[in-house]
Amino acid sequence: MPLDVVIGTQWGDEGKGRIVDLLAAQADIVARFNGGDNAGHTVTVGSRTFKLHLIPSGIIHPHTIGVMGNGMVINPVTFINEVEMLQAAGVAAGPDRLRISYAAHLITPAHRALDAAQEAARGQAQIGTTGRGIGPAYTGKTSRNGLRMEDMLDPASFYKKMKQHVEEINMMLKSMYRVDPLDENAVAREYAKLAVQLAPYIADTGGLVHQALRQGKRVLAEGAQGTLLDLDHGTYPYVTSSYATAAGALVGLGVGIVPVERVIGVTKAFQTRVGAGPFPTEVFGKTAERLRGTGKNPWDEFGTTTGRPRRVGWLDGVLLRYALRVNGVTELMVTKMDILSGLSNLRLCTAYQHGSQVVSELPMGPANLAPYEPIYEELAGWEEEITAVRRWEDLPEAARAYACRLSEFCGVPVRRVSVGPEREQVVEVP
Ligand code: 2SA
Ligand code: GDP
Ligand code: MG
Repeated sequence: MPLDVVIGTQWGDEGKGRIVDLLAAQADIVARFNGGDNAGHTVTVGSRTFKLHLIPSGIIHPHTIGVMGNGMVINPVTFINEVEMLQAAGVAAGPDRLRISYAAHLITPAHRALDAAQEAARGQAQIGTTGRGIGPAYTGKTSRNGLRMEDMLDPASFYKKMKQHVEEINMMLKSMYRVDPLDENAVAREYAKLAVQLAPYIADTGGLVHQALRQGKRVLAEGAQGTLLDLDHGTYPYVTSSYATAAGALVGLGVGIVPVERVIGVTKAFQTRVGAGPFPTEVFGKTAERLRGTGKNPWDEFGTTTGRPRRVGWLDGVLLRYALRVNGVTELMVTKMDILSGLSNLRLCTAYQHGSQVVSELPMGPANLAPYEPIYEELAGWEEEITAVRRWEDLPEAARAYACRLSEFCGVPVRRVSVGPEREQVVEVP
């Protein structure tokens, strides 16, 4: 009963989409379990690039079934747009191969308006959310006030629930944030129409996954965001509102622990973050421009969903080791090794300095990283372009040494490194 879980070990954008695309070749079901259309997962196949926000990246392989689990929050407008985008590109995305959990929660325009109002009210303390209504939708869920996908199956009561939901959030918008309210009738009407479009996709996905696992089929769970954005285990409060760690896959799909075979951690060869919050190994100036790129290449470090420039820095081994621990990662995939070509010296943060103390583990998790200064190990860089390399022995010695040092430092094997965004631009590590 094999369930493999793909997890981002940093602040998201590690290249999970492209790794899921690789692994989905062997999967029967590909399943998202957390977050919503705040995610942006990029898959490049030949000349085609797909940017997926809601639908699992593995759907691009025609043999797979896509599942959107109960741990997700679904914006129906984004969903329909994404289905249409896929269909236009020749990827079937009908209800026969794509199912949304009846227990997933809905994101509405009221959630988005509230997200924007709350961010504006935070002033200097902004989280830098994607503005997709994620926080308010999960708040509605945990306060037992949310709207679930199954509500869409009963049109009459759904219309009323939607209206009431918008009215409630309107009160907050007006009285707490002094923001113009939404037209509850217009929103309820729009969502009633969307309900008709989404109804055929709504299913008992937990049951579906369970049955597939019992039949010995392979299920691949695709994490969104990353460990350091996890609600409990991330850099709180600069986190998202869902469980981006491996345990989130079980809760967010409705399966037990036993089927889990591999927990695959994806890490970029350097560190990035989009949004506010602590980032000990952040760099600026020329090195930052080099790591981020200018935005000319599709893989440059700009938000897939919002286009925001990502903050960049050296790989933080302390945070990586922490991420491997909280997820129980069994193997690592290292992406974007090609971006390091041409940097004469590389740095890996192996510990933090805190006053006169050196710490290699976080005594209280990653929420308060402000007091720490990174301590770096210097590693040799390489000049060669590596985007055409496909065999481990053809990588420059320094690139192999970098991957090996990561394995050794983390105590988890690096199984593959990627050297470009395309499906084939991958090197197996022996
Ligand atoms: P939210 O919108 O409530 O989830 O924002 C809370 C924090 O989570 C961060 N976050 C992300 N960080 C990296 N990548 C994400 N997806 C997009 C991408 C982001 C984009 O693939 O590039 O396009 O800007 C993502 N989603 C949420 C967010 O920046 C906040 O720090
Ligand atoms: P995700 O959210 O973890 O799926 O990552 P994103 O798709 O947001 O960002 C990763 C970006 O890097 C995308 O543009 C990918 O196409 C690109 N990418 C992934 N792996 C590699 C790689 O090995 N080299 C290069 N140059 N780009 C890569
Ligand atoms: Mg992304």
